Amino acid sequence: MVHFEIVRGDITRFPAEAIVNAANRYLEHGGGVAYAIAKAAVGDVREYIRISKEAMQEQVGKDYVEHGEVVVTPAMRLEKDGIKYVIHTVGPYCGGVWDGDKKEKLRKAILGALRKADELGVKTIAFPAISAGIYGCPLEEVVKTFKEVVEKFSKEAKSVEKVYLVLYSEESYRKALEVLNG
Ligand code: AR6
Repeated sequence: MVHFEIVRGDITRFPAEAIVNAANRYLEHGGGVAYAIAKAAVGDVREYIRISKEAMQEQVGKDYVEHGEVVVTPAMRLEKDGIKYVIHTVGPYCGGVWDGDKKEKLRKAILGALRKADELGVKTIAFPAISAGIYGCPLEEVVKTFKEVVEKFSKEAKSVEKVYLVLYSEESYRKALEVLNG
């Protein structure tokens, strides 16, 4: 059984073997958690974007990714906290609107990262609340979707044992806990 836990913190310093980035389809890490990861991993955000795009060409053979497709970059400076990989995945843009299509895209984004972590032989993986920031999806729905996808993934997981959903603010952390427990 895969253990799912909601924690409060900064994902760039969270000691999981893999952390996930809430990226856009071109891996242009311009803001939000993507910018924070780029800053923490390399310092120079443009250099991190270059590394990510090169990895995207090598791993998916395109200059963009679809929901469910993921790209892995090494953790670089994040290795000091035990992080080995950054898995870039792309959630849906909601702009406040939530429907079945958004949910399916988010499911794919989460599952793609979980499967990649399993393939990499990772035991612990930490996610930010994908799409719940700049992309404007309701946090409650994002948390519900995480819970469901991790449950489903539990049945196929080989190496992944723990999945953390890392919330940045106290308010979002409390809200997420309510969804999980309520
Ligand atoms: N640790 C954990 N969570 C964080 C951190 C952090 N250091 N920083 C922010 N968050 P967002 P999205 C939370 O906007 O909605 C970027 O420009 C944040 O509070 O980062 O998927 C990409 O390049 C929110 O709850 O991702 C894309 O263009 C959550 O992380 C676009 O934003 C996700 O917020 C993706 O938008």
